[in-house]
Amino acid sequence: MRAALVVAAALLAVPAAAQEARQTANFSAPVKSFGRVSYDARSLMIDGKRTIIWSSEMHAFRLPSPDLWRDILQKMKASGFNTVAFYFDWGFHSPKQGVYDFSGIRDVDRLLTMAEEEGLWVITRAGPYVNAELTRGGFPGWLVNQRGRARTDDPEYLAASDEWLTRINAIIARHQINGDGKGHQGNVILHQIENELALTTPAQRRYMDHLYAKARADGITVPLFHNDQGRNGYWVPEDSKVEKTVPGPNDMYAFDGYPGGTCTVNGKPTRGSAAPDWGYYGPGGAKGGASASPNTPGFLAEFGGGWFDYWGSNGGYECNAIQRGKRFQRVFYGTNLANGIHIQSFYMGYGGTSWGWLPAPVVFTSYDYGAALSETRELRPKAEELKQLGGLIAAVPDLAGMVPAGPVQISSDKVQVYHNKSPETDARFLLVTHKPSNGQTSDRFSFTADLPDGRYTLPMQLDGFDAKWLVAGVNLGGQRLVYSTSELQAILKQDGRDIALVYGRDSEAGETVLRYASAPKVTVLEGGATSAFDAAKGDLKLSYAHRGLTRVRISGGGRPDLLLLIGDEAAGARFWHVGEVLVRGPALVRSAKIKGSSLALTGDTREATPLEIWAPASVRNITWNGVKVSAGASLPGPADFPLPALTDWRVAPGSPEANPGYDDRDWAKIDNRPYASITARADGQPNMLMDAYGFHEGDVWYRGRFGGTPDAQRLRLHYGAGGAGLVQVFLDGNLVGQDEIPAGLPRPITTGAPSFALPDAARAPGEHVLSVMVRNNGHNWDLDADDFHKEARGLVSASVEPVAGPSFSVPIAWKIQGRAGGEDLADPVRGVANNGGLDGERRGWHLPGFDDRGWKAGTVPGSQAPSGTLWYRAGFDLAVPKGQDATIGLAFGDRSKPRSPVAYRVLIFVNGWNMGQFIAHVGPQRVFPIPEGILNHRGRNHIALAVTADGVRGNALEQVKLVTLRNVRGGIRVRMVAAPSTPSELKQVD
Ligand code: IPT
Repeated sequence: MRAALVVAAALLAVPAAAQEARQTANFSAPVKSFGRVSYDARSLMIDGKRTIIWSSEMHAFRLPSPDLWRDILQKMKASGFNTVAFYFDWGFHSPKQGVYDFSGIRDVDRLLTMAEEEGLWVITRAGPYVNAELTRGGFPGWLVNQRGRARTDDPEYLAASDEWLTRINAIIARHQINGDGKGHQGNVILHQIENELALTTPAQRRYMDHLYAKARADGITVPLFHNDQGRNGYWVPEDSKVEKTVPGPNDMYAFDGYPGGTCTVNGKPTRGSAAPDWGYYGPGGAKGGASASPNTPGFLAEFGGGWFDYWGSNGGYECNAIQRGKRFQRVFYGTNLANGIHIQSFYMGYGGTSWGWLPAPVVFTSYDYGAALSETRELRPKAEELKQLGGLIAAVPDLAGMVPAGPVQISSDKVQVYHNKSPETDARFLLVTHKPSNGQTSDRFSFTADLPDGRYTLPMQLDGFDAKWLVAGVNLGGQRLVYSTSELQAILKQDGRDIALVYGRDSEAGETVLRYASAPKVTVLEGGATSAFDAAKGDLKLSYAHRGLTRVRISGGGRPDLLLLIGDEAAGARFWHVGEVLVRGPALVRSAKIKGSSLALTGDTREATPLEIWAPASVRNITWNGVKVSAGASLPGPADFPLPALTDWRVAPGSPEANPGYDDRDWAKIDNRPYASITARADGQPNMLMDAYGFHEGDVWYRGRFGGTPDAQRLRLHYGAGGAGLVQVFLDGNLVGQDEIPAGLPRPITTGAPSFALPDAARAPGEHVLSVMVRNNGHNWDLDADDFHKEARGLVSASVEPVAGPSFSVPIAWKIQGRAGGEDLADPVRGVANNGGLDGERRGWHLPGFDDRGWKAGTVPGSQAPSGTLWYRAGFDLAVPKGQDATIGLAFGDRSKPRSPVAYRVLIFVNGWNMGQFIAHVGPQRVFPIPEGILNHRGRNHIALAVTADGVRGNALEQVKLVTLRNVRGGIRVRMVAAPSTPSELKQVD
């Protein structure tokens, strides 16, 4: 009561910056139509209906178990999204120029069909360049051998990228909302050509023109756009005519943004900056985001849904999930919405795993990203908040295309209110947040606004960093919502009555005002609420505290009956609005299908859960995951299950190339083939780069012969190996030394130039063999369009020389070997990313069916490893209970620390799939989730570990354990991904 008085006394007219809209968007811009998709300056329209595009991103290539794509799509949909954005990775599909594969884990057509089946619109982003923390930013390995500058109109590059575009565009075209011309209509609504091309010379303009024309020639008819790296006004549509912008051929202008702070090294989120006004309320002009292109709607092709993490960090993903998590989403995504950004896609919605050799040097294996769906496919708490926000967007279609509505009066200068309206229905959206929006004070205040149903003063509370998304003056089913200080999550109509679900922060007071012709009857069914009817206005005001779940039935008053459910935030989060039904309880509801009198629900439980359902009266029978249940039943949770210990290890040495007698007869000779790298090398050197010989991924070996001489005193190397890359040098079978590229920087160092003192043996007469292994931890991306992806990998140069005296180097005859077949894959099923050139990989030691009976028994943890690579293999059985979905991972050493005290590296093969790399002393990743389908949850599995160390005592494999990272009852059916099991099933390529 006292608080309310204070608020009333302090009611001043405070002009908030947010209220002074600068409408630089051209609201009279004509509608442009591209078949079923059209837009004007305010929003996208689908079949003529204004629609907010609420999207998040996933990368199918980061989840090599296609059945699970559907799991992610269902979880995205259940989290309130109506759209999903997909990048496609050119390099993932093309091991060799002219060779493309769209089968199995690369079946893009199947992915797009699934998105259709799950009822999500799709934004396709097909490159040719995508960035995405992928090796080469998605360019294929073979492209680094091109001399023509990438991302220009160089004919050699255009011919290459057209190969890809012809194929991927054809698949996308079939799935467009505008139809494939053969009667099938898909869900693709928008298509991106190129990614963050921040160089804008004429060569890039001609390239962009080419990409636009190519997409159209390939039958893509939906609007085309490019995502600007920031609000730079690059590649805006020609008719924008805004000063200092760069016009391009695109239909729409989109940009990316990751504002709002970072995580500190101690894993604490910073809230150092406020949500930017990148539209209606911003400064406008060339840098005005939406207004850099005044005729097209505000469009964020990527907005921070997390962030990536790098080799040598302290492990940032959990922090990223909080930094860009609950509250951030309300404040930042809400500010975007208020600013007219009516197309927003969050990067990432599910990050997944950069398995095998997918990662760029800037990231390690896990691409969890701190996204709403974790790498283990868990819905993080922030997904539940997204569900509530997406619920509002779905409940109030008037939100699409809203424009600023004018200032409101606020009683506190610590608060601002963005006030928007629908020009068509006058419905209002009010975003209430701190001023600036990263303010973290606790405030009780009120604001007064002229709303469609009159002038009202709303008592409010903001506790810490937060925003409220309010609507007012809207028709909800048969009801008229004058305003509510609670947030709306769902509205549905059943048997002539309306059900509305609103929620608010735990224990906070709330009020909801509804309009009636005469006093309705109010019955509080559960919890506490009071009501008062103002006969003059026809306003029914309900007052309550958000505590658990309050249920109020309102009938009469000239409107259909209303069941008003008022939850605290946690209670609201337990609701799922799917189609015609509302379900309360489970951890996830995937689908709700009504057929006659039967309702079939599918979903997940994390524990025994009471089930409550609001369904049409016609529903008589209910099933949950196929089993008959009664309304009000309790659903069982998952059972625990044991995991086997990994005990039965076998070992074999894996660096035979180091032995002087090794037979390298079939290896390619290093020669003077054309050099396309941006890395400078000394004149007259041969071309030693691994890529020049068709070896783009993983490990490559060099062997060099020279005659012993007193001049052979040291070996100087120049090499490229990506983030935390490695080179090991052996002379006549003995390790001379190794060099590791230092990690620990977000923009890593990727090349090295070590020098090794050669032992006496090198100076003894006769032939000597240098064996050098380079582990390539990814090619650089090409973010700045400067051919950075063509930085050298493998050896650039190697010289054996005297320490002092005239510059002189001992002649060496070099040979090179890498992955079996090079660009001709021995295992096209697992594909480009799976293998490098370790001898064991070439022999299929990583495969589940490899016969290791001839190997020695080994023990893990080990204490002494030889220098070089040592292979470990173990088999085990899993028996995850039927009807349960779990994520099982492999954990190395002490999980409480980001790094081990001992130094070694492991390539992790699970049933033949390279599921990532563990670098013990670099970190931070120690736990590697393995998706079902790669892992057999109900049967036999094999793992193979290629452990590379320097031979120093203690630098050996630590404890390896299976761990359950997530376990629910539910899930979807996942089949094993069929792939070669024994070496004889590999293609004979060498
Ligand atoms: C932007 C890229 O478009 C995207 O591919 C990805 O790399 C993302 O960032 C970061 O994860 S690049 C932009 C932030 C400069």
